[in-house]
Amino acid sequence: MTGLFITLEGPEGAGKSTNREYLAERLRAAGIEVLLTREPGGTPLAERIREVLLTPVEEVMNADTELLLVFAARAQHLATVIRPALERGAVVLCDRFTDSTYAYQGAGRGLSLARIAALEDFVQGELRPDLTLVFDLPVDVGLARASARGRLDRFEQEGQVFFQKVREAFLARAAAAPQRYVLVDAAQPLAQVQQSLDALLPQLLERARG
Ligand code: T5A
Repeated sequence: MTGLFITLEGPEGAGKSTNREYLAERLRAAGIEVLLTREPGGTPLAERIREVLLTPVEEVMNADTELLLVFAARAQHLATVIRPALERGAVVLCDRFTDSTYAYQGAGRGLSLARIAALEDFVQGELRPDLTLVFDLPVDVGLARASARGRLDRFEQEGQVFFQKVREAFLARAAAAPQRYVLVDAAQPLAQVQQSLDALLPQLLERARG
């Protein structure tokens, strides 16, 4: 694979989607091919799985069902979108990936991390993101941003304790592998967040150009 696989992670409302667009514009302006995508989703079939995962319904979704649906969507996304883009040398900017599974299904739902790791190996083989930007902010700030948009999805209906565990899981993963993760203070005003991304650009361009 010759491309560069960058994931954007963090709790609800951290600004991943907003900043994904910003980074894509910057990279494209420098002549780099960028594929913008997201999880769960990123293909028509995987977007249907996303609907199942995010739509609140009366029947409580079993945590294992949730985990398997996340990886089912990921398998489709990898096979039809991410791997082909990396093979042709593009930069893939993906809004959430397997770090979210460790944070939400692992820390949030309390599922076994070893089981998640086994599914990660099964679905991804050796593929891991080259770089992960973790947008970090206090839970209440993120939830306030997310809820300002209106109706809450199935995950956003969880309580503070769940999201605190999610936040801590992202921070712990970033601290454990500083060569792969960059922590971004997402509680700052957007202009300042984007300044921190600008500071990363030279490094990203160098890596994207191989
Ligand atoms: N999930 C996902 C799992 O459980 N397991 C998995 O393996 C995966 C892949 C997906 C859900 O699925 C779960 C996690 C999620 O709950 P999602 O919609 O992709 O849902 O994720 P959300 O985090 O819910 O997406 P949000 O849109 O809420 O958050 P973003 O993308 O981080 O934030 P963004 O850019 O949309 O910004 C939110 C609002 O804040 C403003 C923006 O303008 C926007 O209005 N904003 C700022 N305001 C002030 N200052 C700043 N610095 C700001 N940055 C953005």
